[in-house]
Amino acid sequence: MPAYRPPHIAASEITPRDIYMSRRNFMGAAAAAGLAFAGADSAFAAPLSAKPSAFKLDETLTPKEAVTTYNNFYEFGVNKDDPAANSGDFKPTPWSVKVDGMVGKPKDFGLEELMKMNLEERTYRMRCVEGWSMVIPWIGFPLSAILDQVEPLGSAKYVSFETVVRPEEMPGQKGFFQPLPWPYIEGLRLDEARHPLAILAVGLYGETLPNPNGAPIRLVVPWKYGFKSIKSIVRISLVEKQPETTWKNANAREYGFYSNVNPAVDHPRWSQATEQRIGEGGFFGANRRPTLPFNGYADQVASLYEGLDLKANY
Ligand SMILES: Nc1nc2c(c(=O)[nH]1)N[C@H]1C(S)=C(S)[C@@H](COP(=O)(O)O)O[C@H]1N2
Ligand SMILES: [Mo]
Repeated sequence: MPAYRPPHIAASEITPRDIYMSRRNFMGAAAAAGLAFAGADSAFAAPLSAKPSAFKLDETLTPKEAVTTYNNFYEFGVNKDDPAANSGDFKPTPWSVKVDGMVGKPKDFGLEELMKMNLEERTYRMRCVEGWSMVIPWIGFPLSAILDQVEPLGSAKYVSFETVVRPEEMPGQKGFFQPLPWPYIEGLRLDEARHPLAILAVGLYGETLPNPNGAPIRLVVPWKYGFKSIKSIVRISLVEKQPETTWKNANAREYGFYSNVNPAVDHPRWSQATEQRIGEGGFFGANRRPTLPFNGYADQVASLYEGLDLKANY
């Protein structure tokens, strides 16, 4: 492995808008030079093949280095680079996902079985509620595939999801400052969960899921803000009533149950009309692109919400 020294950049040359991207460039260069990088490529990352799918986009993919080092995963810390820096001790194997609640056939799915589902590569646009977006080639399978196996009862109207709690492996879950109550929980209406766009992802960029992205299995719901796409799932329950969700519990005025990407409904503290595509850089604001209703998936999902007031149900 050749020794690599990052180029020296005088602090005086760095403007605030450059700080984030220059760090990304450094990390990309470091990765290209083969430098060990805690978390960015987890010890468990392995090639993963999947059949191509019709879910493609005519948009530039967000570089893998950015996808795996610019993350929200508060179990590992609240800063964007914390998950890559602090997830090296997290062990995504062995793993299983309990699927229970109002179902005819509750079942624990072992990771081996989940990895043998009909895996597809699907490139999705992802939009964080904070105003940034990425384009990510996920590998996964429709959530409906496992819902079908457990046979939801007629009384089941919602699906709730739970992230693992492992303070010994997740530094954000121990210590004095804990930003959220654990476990991280999320939920969908059953019809949303059964929508063909909703997937459980087990990989990205042709490899098993890196720890910062929610190894070994996470939800991906591309028409909703990123926080709905819960990571490192250990339990999925079919329930009758709308489940509690982490961000609504934390601040119901700012984060609702639906959380559909909607440029016409602003967050109380900022506009949602535009977004910064990670990797495109540029001057503050200059490179922002318009945010699309339902994150560009309106043709496929708008019918789920016919008759629903999307301003009241944000
Ligand atoms: N368990 C858990 N899941 C989580 C989060 C989290 O903090 N904990 N952050 C969410 C947010 S805000 C976003 S934008 C996405 C980011 O996914 P990515 O890092 O793979 O892009 O994960 C979501 N899932
Ligand atoms: Mo987010």
